Amino acid sequence: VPHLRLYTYGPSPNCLKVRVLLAHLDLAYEQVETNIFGGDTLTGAYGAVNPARQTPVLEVDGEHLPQSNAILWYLADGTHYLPERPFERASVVRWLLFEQERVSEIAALRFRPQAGVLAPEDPAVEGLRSGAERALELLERHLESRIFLVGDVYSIADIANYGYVHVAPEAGMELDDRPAVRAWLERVEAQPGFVNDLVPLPADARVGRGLSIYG
Ligand SMILES: N[C@@H](CCC(=O)N[C@@H](CS)C(=O)NCC(=O)O)C(=O)O
Repeated sequence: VPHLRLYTYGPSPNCLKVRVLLAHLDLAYEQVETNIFGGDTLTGAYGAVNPARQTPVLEVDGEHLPQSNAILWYLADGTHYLPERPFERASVVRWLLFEQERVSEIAALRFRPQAGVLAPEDPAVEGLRSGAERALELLERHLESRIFLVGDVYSIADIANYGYVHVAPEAGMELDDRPAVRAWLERVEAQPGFVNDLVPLPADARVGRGLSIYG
């Protein structure tokens, strides 16, 4: 069994995605709590872990793998959290890319105005909001006739998208008129071994208040 170490930040849904899968798989791993507003990602040592200075990073016997969805793929391969059929594997990639391209607008909307990266009245906030609403609408349409994103089987496609979709209300996007998305979130949370240990964003998660790649 490889030795697993996860560089993780409690309030980050990107990190939560990996913690959820590790909990499902019941894998032993060492957590290195990495405070991205405490300067932990700005050290020389962290630059060797991930030159992009982001979390999460999975260390596998001394090798470093950044990017939450690459980590999900690595851990899920060979388990029932990643299907075997080529078409379904490709469909999982589709939803992992959708998450990074589209759902990440929810991430930006949750974080940037409150962190002072964007002023709340900045027109970019409206752009993010309409992008995030379109992503939620696409998910709603897809899930109207399905129980999970790919092949009606729970997979890392669901785990990846859960991360930021479940915090949409924190970004000011209520899910009241998205019944299929809400039912899917509940199905994800009901999976065996599911744990959501997301920590609320602390007050130092602000530009100028803490030390991070945002300044
Ligand atoms: N595409 C990357 C994004 C990673 C990312 O944005 N991580 C954030 C936390 S959610 C981070 O570490 N930011 C570093 C900083 O703010 O200094 C992934 O999915 O892992």
